[in-house]
Amino acid sequence: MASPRLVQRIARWRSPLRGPWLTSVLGSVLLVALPIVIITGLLSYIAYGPQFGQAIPGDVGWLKLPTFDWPTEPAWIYRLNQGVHVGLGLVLIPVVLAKLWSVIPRLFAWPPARSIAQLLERISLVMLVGGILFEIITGVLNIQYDYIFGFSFYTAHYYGAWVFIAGFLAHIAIKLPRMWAGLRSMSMREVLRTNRTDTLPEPYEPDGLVAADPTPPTVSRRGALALVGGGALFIAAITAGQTIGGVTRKAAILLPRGRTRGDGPNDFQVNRTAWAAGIRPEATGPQWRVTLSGGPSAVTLDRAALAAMPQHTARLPIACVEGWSTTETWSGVRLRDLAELAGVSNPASAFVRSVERFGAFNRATLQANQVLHPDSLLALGVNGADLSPDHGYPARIIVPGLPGVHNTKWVASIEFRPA
Ligand SMILES: Nc1nc2c(c(=O)[nH]1)N[C@H]1C(S)=C(S)[C@@H](COP(=O)(O)O)O[C@H]1N2
Ligand SMILES: [Mo]
Repeated sequence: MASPRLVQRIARWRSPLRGPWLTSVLGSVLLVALPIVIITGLLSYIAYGPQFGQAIPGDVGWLKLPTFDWPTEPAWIYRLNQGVHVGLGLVLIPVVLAKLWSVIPRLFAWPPARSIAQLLERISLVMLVGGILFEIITGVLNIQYDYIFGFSFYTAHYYGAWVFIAGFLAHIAIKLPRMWAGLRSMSMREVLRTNRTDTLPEPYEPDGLVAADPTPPTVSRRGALALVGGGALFIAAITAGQTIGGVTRKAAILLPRGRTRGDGPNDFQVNRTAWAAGIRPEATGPQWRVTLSGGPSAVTLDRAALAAMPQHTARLPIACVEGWSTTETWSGVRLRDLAELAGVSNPASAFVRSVERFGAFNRATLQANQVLHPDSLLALGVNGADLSPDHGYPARIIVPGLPGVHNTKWVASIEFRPA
């Protein structure tokens, strides 16, 4: 183990930029932005439907969130929520790293605590720093589909979030006055006008952030802020396209979901191909039927019977928890018409199953408002063509505002549960 003396010798943290002002500026950005990432993250958990036991992790004990029926309007609500959660989370990475760099002498302060109060503060710091790094690493690995860890991403990211939230709240309570004083210690306007040679260290205080023997500046404070801001903008530029679409899609090089797509009208991201999901062609060929149950007797329809029912068209997004989204024009039979046909005109929920045999994405429970919305469909086509096998042929669910994962492909049955 590195002794503190050794740590000191390797890195003496002599940058003249380090000080309460810089730390406070970076901290104030995170103070505003991180609560947005936290809230959209928790909302995403609620959108998954914990009331049906289908949010992951399912049993969270006393960390249970209040649940409510996730809205179906506006249709892009989950797209916005997840775009912001993943997008803002990625964009803040350079700011978080800069903030950690700015306080690094304090992270290695020795002895670790001189009093009980200081010990508690340092425990909250471990939760804060460890928590945010853990959330960043698990989040980024998840959207890049690298499930290298031996535990569930969802479970880890959920509990990691609570560790981070606790550390974050404690940190705000402890540091807010100091952040305020730090912000007021220099004028941002002055700093933005100061070049490298005129950049001076902040006033030295023992046990503070400012180096006792700072080196001459190699970059101005405005240069350092521009570097962090530029890093954030660069990440924004290479990720925003995954949900904004259009020409920006080409710039979305962090977007793994662009790799498998369809042809013609079905040319948009495929989450999991029919082949990867183990869908046998026989299961979705002429033999395919959909079973509607929950009423007095089950109703079984083939694709021709579905196509003979009144068709409805709606422009709706698929918005994945991973942040990417795409809006397409879907057509098919309204779910509420199918509920009616099944003999359940007032369903409390609907349980959808796929012909897909394995995996966690082969079923979903829909809330009443999601079944009854006039744009909620068992879709047969997209953009004027039949669904492709990869997009869920013969029929898939598409519901406004629904997390992408619950838009079940290759539907085999729907059980309408009466109120
Ligand atoms: N049966 C089944 N349905 C599924 C999935 C799946 O793996 N199997 N993936 C889900 C996920 S996570 C998303 S984001 C959407 C993506 O739809 P798409 O592949 O048509 O773009 O389908 C959902 N429906
Ligand atoms: Mo997804």
